[in-house]
This record gives sequence, C-alpha cells and structure tokens, in this order.
Amino acid sequence: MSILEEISSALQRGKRKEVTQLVQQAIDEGLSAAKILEEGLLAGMSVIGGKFKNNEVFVPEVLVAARCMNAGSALLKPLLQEEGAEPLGTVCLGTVKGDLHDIGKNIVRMMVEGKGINVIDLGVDVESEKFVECAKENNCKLVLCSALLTTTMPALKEVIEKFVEAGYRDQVKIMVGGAPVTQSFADSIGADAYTPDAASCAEKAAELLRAM
Ligand code: B1M
Repeated sequence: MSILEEISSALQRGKRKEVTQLVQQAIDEGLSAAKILEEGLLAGMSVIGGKFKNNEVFVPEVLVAARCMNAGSALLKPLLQEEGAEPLGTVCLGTVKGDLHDIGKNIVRMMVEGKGINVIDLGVDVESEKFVECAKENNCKLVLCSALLTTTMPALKEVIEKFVEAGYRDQVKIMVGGAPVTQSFADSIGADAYTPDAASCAEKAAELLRAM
C-alpha cells in the first residue's frame, strides 16, 4: 500500500493519530501538499461520503473521519501557503445559514490563503446578512459562500439578495460553490462565479481580485 493509500485508509478507519503521523511522513518523504490532500485525505473522505450515502456508515463515523481530515490538513496548511504569492486583498468566506458542513470550506480557505489572499472565515451556519456586514466592515471585494445541502442552496440566493437590498451588490463579486451547486444554479441566482473545487476557487478568486 502506498503512503497515500495508507492515509486514506487510516482516515476511513477514523485513526486521527495515525493520519497525523502518516501525513507528516508523506511531507518528510517530499510529496507535495496538494497531492497528499487530494490523493490521501480527500480520497479517504470521498469513500466515507459514498458509504454515508449508502447507509453503510453513519454520522458518528463521518464526524470522526472529519476530525482526521482536519488534523491532517492542519499539517498541510503552512505548506500550501508557502506556495502562495503577494497579498491580493481580503475576502469573506462562510458556509450558509442552516448548513454545518465545513470541511470543504476549510479547504477552500487554505487554498485561497495559499494565493496570498487574506480570508475572514465566518464559519458555518452563517446568517445571510452577516456576509454583507463582514464585506462592508472589512472592505472585502469578494465574498465566498459554500453550501453542501440541496436544502441550503436557496440561502446562496438569499446572500445575493441581501447585498442587493443593502445597495452593496456592485461593490463585491460573489462566488458560490459546494457539492450540490452547479454553474447553471450559480447563473440562475446571479452569482459572479462558480467553481467546482477548492483549487479552482482559489485560482478564480485571485483572478477576480487582480481584475478589480
Ligand atoms: Co452531511 N450530507 N449531512 N455531514 N455530508 C452530505 C453533504 C450528503 C451529500 C450525504 C449523502 O446523503 N449522500 C447529504 C446531502 C444530501 C442533499 O443535500 N441532497 C448530507 C446530509 C443529508 C446531512 C445531514 C442532513 C444528515 C443528517 O443529519 N441526517 C446533516 C445536515 C447537518 C447540517 O448541515 N445542518 C449532515 C451532517 C454531516 C456531518 C456533521 C456528519 C458531517 C459534516 C462534518 C463537517 O463538515 N465538519 C457530514 C459530512 C462529512 C458529509 C459528507 C459525507 C462529506 C462532505 C465533505 O466534507 N466532503 C457528504 C457526502 C459527500 O459529499 N459525498 C455529506 C469533503 C469536502 C472536501 O468536499 O464539502 O464538497 P466538499 O467541498 C469541496 C467542493 O464542494 C468545493 O471545494 C471542496 C474541496 O475541493 N467547495 C467549494 C466547497 N465549498 C466551495 C465554495 C466555493 C467553491 C468550491 O466557492 C465559494
């Protein structure tokens, strides 16, 4: 078994200490942070996701895997940041109202920070107005909203509506993402950009900030 497969397996078994040790070993062996993230941690999380869908594992197992994911990615964070460039600006990021999923959002944060962008992370279950307040207070030109549930996708639209109501829509670009979100949904709610994963989100965020 390769070290990346070992990381994936340990995460699926919920072995946080083992995940941490293996991730450190992979770093020491010279594997890139992006590879460890994608082919080790995210690969394992994807297996857990499939099993969760099929009722083969349940919320407790998923939570334990999520803790492994967070422990492993904490080691990768400084490495992803080293690959970044000059500060480009400040953005606010959050998982929308009613939604508690934060693994993808945290990866988005790491990748975006890796581009030299300052990220204000509002956390999960963020009230739509909070994004507006944050953008105004911190002069954020970009707002990043994540949603993982089909039931919370409408909250992405609500965030955009709150910016319109506040007369602040022209001051910001709004990016949306998360597993159930699509380009056509993003277009239908008037978002400025949609990206399917954290790496492309970071690319797009940097591109938009450079263009402002
Ligand atoms: Co939940 N959950 N969950 N869950 N969970 C899903 C999303 C689900 C698809 C599982 C399933 O049934 N197949 C399903 C949603 C179905 C639907 O909406 N149609 C689901 C459900 C139903 C639920 C509950 C309702 C279950 C229940 O209680 N009965 C409940 C809801 C709680 C709530 O939010 N109110 C719930 C709870 C949980 C846990 C708490 C147990 C846990 C979350 C732990 C945590 O986040 N701290 C959890 C998890 C882990 C999952 C799965 C298994 C994995 C999600 C994940 O972290 N993936 C998930 C199944 C799945 O996705 N296969 C599932 C890894 C992560 C890296 O990917 O978040 O997609 P993701 O992020 C990606 C991209 O989407 C993208 O970049 C990331 C990395 O590349 N991205 C963006 C994300 N945000 C972006 C923003 C951008 C751009 C890209 O621009 C701004």
